[in-house]
Amino acid sequence: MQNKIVTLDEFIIRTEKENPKSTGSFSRLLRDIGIAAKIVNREVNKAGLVNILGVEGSTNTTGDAVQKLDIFANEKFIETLSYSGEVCGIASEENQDIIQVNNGSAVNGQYVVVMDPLDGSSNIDVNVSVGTIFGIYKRKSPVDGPCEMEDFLQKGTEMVAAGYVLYGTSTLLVYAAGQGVNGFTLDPSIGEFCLSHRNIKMPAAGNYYSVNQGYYLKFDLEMRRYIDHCSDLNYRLRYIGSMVSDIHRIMFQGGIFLYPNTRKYPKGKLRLLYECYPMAYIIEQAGGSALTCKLERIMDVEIHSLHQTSSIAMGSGDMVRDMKEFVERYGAVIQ
Ligand code: AHM
Ligand code: MG
Repeated sequence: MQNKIVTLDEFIIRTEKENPKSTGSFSRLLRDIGIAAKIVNREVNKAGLVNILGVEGSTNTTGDAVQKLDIFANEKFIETLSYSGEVCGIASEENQDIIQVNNGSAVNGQYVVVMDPLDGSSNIDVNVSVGTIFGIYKRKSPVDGPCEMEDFLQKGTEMVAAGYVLYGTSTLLVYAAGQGVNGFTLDPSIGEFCLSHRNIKMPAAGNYYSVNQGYYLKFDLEMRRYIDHCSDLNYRLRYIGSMVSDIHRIMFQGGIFLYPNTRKYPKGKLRLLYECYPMAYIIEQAGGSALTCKLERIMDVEIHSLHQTSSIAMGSGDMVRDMKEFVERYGAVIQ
């Protein structure tokens, strides 16, 4: 007998029913994120066919080249979330400032969303996987008014949900909201995300490491020693340059992902709010861990500005612990 397909919408409704206090607002928000992901997926898939590729010519707030599909994804997510009525504000990697959603009932929206609408954008032109990353916070400012900066400058530990969408050989939406991590694969024939990976638990160890080895000489000594150790153990190096894809691999096969501080990015390159917190939230709920390369738990790092960056080392628990030992040992040597 064929297993019954559980769609994302159905899964969300079922989970909501298990929580008697639920108002349905959060469920509607997740459903809307699913809709935006489908729209972006459609465009990512046909990007090779239409003239939507190429560098737009502008740069984003941290100085990276912005490509057309980034802008499209950003607009679609903002549009969908703005009309949801559940979100009073959005912060995106592609926008300098917060977006206050002012239409209709949105001022009563309980949530703010932080997102990187299309991560790994250097991969778009060459048809390699990209992803969307999102995190959801409850607002701190009073309802009935516009959202404030304080709603966004909340630590990872305050996040109520996070997820990513991987536009790869198939399209997957993975999200966590405090009760484990679940993955849904888009079935293009019915246009629905269907539950495909229930209660994901990542392996405690693995033999993959993921780092831009080209920057090796720009890393601190302790990080270089740890990378040498990975190589000595014959770990397999895999680096797609799209964080979502690199993390997705180690979620299932075990491994460690590193984006250390470099001379060019002394505080790290990846954005705390849009990339590090949400991915750390998911990794932790899947049983892994996430630290800065200075060994602070990512979720506990204080946030002072929207586009703040951080170094990061995350993945299988045992491997992050090994990395920590190397940093403690060799970091102490050079002090
Ligand atoms: P983006 O948000 O501009 O796409 O940058 C983030 C991406 C990550 O997905 C990836 O891990 C990293 O940048 C790759 O950077 P680099 O090319 O320096 O290795
Ligand atoms: Mg990004």
